[in-house]
Amino acid sequence: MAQRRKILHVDMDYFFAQIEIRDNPSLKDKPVIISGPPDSRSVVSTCNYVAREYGVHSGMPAFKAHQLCPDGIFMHSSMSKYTEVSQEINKVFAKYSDLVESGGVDEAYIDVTNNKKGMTSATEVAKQIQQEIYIKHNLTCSIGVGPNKLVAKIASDYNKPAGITVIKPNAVDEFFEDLPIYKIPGIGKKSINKYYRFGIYFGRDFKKLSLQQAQKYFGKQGVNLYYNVRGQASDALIPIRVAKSIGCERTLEHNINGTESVTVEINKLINTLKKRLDKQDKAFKTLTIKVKFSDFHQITRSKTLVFPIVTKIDIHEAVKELLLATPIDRKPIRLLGLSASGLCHQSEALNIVKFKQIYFNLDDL
Ligand code: DCP
Ligand code: CA
Ligand code: CA
Repeated sequence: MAQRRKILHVDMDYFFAQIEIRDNPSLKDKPVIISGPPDSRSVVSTCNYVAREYGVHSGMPAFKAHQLCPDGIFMHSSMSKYTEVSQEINKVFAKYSDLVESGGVDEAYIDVTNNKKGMTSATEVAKQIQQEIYIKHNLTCSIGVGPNKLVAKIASDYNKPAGITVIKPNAVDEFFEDLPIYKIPGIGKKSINKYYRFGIYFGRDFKKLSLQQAQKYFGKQGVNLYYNVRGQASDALIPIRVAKSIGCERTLEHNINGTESVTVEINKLINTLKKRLDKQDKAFKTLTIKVKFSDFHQITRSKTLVFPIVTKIDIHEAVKELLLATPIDRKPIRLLGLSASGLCHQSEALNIVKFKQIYFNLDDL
């Protein structure tokens, strides 16, 4: 039998509002509502749990939120800030698995079956991820652990905020039996009434339908649900595209000649490359230099190292060696490029470098 998957669904708690409160802790115990002004036609994006006690929720008109919660702090959203946080959080996930599928700005599925830390307990991975996000970014999230995406997604909502809910494979049947149908993602306000009209309130009611009935009454959604309530979900993740190389190049203002001018330009490229690598938390093993001459003839030279490179000093060193093997003074040069491939995470690379020092006793040399 194929190996059972272990899927996490991580969902940030009151995401936009939590970020605003993190960045201005004096708001902590106040009802914080992210929306336009209450006298505008805007709607609430989200609010913290204090505001939720007044009945405020996402999608509610701002004026209504103000009626329910006159002392609410109404704040505009800062989308670029939230997207940046989202990218930072994705970096945490990437340390655990390459199989990460984004579910939106504040959530993701992570396949941790064969995770990068070699951990056997998915629950432990969930705990570590939750902790790491809290320590690094001072934000809480809730995590669902299950054998497929749907179960993990529903579970992440069970114990909010800062909760972890684990549904083991042998508990999936029971989980769906008792599951209120409105908890299933994709069943919105419109379709829910149709389910109710057929007397379907819980998973167990839906399970009584044959595949043909599920399809006839509820179309494609019904067919998906038919398999899902039986724990037979398609659970392959669609990973966030992982870059195979990171690079930069520059067409020079004037053609240049000679090692000295090339070194000046290459140093600028090294700075840009290092910034791009840092932004994605990457180290690399292969460095490629590209040279386009004034007659548009183009050459590339590559160098692959045994151990990954993390520091700028090491990049300079590798470039220096690469330049020695590149015929740069034959003709004037119009473009220079540098790219790094054979990428890995910087933490991974640092571990390997540590190993290198111990193994070869390089510190003693
Ligand atoms: N969002 C929005 N408009 C909506 C719903 C959500 O702009 N109608 C935004 C704001 C939320 C973010 O998306 O912070 C994530 O949405 P969630 O549904 O995950 O809700 P929250 O993270 O705010 O709260 P919860 O703690 O319930 O997950
Ligand atoms: Ca959320
Ligand atoms: Ca969400």
